[in-house]
Amino acid sequence: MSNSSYHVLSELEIIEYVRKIPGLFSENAQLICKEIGDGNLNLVFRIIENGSSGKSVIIKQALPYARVVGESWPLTLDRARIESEALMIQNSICPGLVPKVYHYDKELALTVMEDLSSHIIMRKGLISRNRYPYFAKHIGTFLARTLFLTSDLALDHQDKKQKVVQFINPELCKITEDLVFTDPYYDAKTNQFNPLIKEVIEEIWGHGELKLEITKLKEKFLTHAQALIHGDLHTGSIMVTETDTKVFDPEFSFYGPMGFDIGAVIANLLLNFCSHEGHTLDQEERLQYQDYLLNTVEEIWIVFEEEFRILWKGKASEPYASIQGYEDDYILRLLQDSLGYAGCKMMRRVIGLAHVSDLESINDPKLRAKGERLALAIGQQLVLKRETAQKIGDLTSLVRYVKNQ
Ligand code: SR1
Ligand code: MG
Repeated sequence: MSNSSYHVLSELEIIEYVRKIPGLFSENAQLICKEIGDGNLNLVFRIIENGSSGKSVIIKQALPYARVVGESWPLTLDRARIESEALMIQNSICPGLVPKVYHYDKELALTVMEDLSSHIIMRKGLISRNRYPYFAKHIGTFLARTLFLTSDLALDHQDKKQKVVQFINPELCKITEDLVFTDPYYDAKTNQFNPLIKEVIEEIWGHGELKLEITKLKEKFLTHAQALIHGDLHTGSIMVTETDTKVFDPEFSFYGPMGFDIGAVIANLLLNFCSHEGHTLDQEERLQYQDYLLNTVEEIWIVFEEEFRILWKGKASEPYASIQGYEDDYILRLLQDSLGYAGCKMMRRVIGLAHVSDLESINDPKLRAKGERLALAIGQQLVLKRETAQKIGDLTSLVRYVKNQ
């Protein structure tokens, strides 16, 4: 099975392939396969057993190029290895919060994993203004555990360096370096934006202080091998039910700054917050849902910090972890980094390539512009004011202040 050389599998080949994996389906099972991927990079197949067993799995196959652009944008297949190895580490650190991996095939660059068909993509849930009462607890725990336990705080420094090598991911990092930290801040060809907000974007392109701060955040992304981060933790990489949360799609994983993951979650909740300015709904309902989103942001940080401090007490192996003031200083720097990365990630989704459906689903460009302007205003302030934040309430107060301007 794993000696075949790479080619893109058809739905029929996928069925034949999955049949041969021991322990998944019975020999004579009638299998139905459908390609269901709607992401930017890969093919995703769902294979369901016809009948009453209800068994199903997902196969994700990497294409040798970025699906969203086509063959003119070649992309390493090694991202499938990164993804499956990251998922296995996350499974051992956070069982139940990521899909199970059943099989990985290096040659075909594919991973067979748990089907989460009873869950929905969180971004879709938020667009429908659903509420997820356990999400903050789940994602705060996921962030604290994956980030702390893969860092120099918990690992032997030699083992950690081996992991840095294992997860070297230059091509996927380059996508982030370009699309998050570089292209949105000048008149790049990759940018795509609503012409109605061009004047705000031109102000950003000419804003020297902002660009300096973004450059500092980019430098940290390039150089700060702090923990094994997910690397693309937006609400399209999270599946939810009312009571369950699963984080998937860690193909952008590498050793990078912890705040990049925390900031990604916050940014995507805030992008959803901004989108409700443009969706047609009752004012009271809008305010209540926006409050829910800001409360969720606060709760995520509170859970994260609590869990991180518990791990620091119980699992830190770094001898200097007990130096007076180090823990508080470390966590404050994480908070400030998270604000900065959240800001960058909000702006890239409005100015750059690859937007978010929270905003894109607003058909009227004038109404969409309302949400987009707010996202750019909040994004800028998060970057510029990040080092004034001392507690999570400073972030949510800043968002409220900018919104009420
Ligand atoms: C060409 S890939 C565009 C974006 O999709 C992924 O989800 C990442 O966010 C990337 O920046
Ligand atoms: Mg993805």
